[in-house]
Amino acid sequence: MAKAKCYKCEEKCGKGKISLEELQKLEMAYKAFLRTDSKSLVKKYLTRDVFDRLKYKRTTFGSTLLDCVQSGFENPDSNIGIYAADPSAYVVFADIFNPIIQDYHIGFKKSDHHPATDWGSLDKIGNLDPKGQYVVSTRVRCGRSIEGYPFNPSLTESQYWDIENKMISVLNGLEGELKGTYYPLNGMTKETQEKLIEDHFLFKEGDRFLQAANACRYWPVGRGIYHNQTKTFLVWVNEEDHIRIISLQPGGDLGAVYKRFVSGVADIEKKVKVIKSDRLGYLNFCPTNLGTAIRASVHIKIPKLASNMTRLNEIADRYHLQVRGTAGEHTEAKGGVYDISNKRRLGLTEAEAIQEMYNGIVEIIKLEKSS
Ligand code: ADP
Ligand code: CIR
Repeated sequence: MAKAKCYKCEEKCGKGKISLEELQKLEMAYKAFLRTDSKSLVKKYLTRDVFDRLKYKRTTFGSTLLDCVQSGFENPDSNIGIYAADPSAYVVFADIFNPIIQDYHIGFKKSDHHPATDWGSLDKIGNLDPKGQYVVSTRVRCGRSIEGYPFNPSLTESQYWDIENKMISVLNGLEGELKGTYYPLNGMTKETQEKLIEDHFLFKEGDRFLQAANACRYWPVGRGIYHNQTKTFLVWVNEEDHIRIISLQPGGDLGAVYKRFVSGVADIEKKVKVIKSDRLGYLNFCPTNLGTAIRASVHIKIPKLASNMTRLNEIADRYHLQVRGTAGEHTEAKGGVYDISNKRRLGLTEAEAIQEMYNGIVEIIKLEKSS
């Protein structure tokens, strides 16, 4: 039987046209959101005109504009405020995603194309802090989504199990330094979970931005963490993205962290097909995680610069870096430890993203020394 066509929507999602009830809910939520003083990118770019153009649309998975923006609507303190409810949302709701992408990824225009993958020459990247005076630890991660599955808001409970089982078999095949064990969240003791979170290995639970985005349904079904014995190579399953691949170690040896990261990503991608778009590179749930989807960060102690956060943020902006708290986004710095990483992940190669972070951190350390 032919699928029903949405009202004013070209997509054949099978869920029928947007109902009056859905429209009213969306309209009320938008009006309430407009009354907030949110500084988020969704507030900046979701003008009445854009809203009116997008409010009738549905993606092939049946997602609506509200499925994408509800996290930002419910959390006016969001920085971005939008998630792609499924991969096709980046196309169907391009009128809101494109300006946000251009703003976050520093000038990536709607006519631009993300470059081909280029890891660069792995032996060229050095240690950010050879004397170990500033950098506590270094981490490189990326998000990846598995072909054939939507993102969190559209995943069924059995798809969460499917993705987890697929990843268990892929991860069990990793060898050498990457060899490790998968630990499902389902059944993990609270004590173990909390220790893993505190030590910065595991994702936190109850993120209100993800919860409002409908990204935590059936929790902890399908969620878990894989790590090697030394916890220098980790993979998160079914948190914000289908998978997050992470390389991490104490100190500032970005070269070693990046090399391990590249070999882990390559080994995983040999065994599982991930979602990639011609224009936007690797597709993930949050528009901040497109393109390379790489975030290379240090945990760093820079007490002099941190005594003036306005100046530190200005310096970070100059080098296209982003400052976060010790436990990640929307957290405070503990014990004077800041998380500083590359900001943009789209519109540049993997090698360029790492180089951008390297150059910026080296400059920040120089400025701290001379302050
Ligand atoms: P993500 O980096 O995966 O986007 P978060 O900002 O929430 O998400 O960070 C996830 C975890 O990784 C947090 O516990 C954070 O403290 C930890 N982390 C990030 N960078 C580093 C680093 N350089 N060293 C140690 N832990 C880190
Ligand atoms: C926000 O808009 O502030 C949150 N939704 C987080 C956005 C970026 N971070 C992320 O995806 N981890």
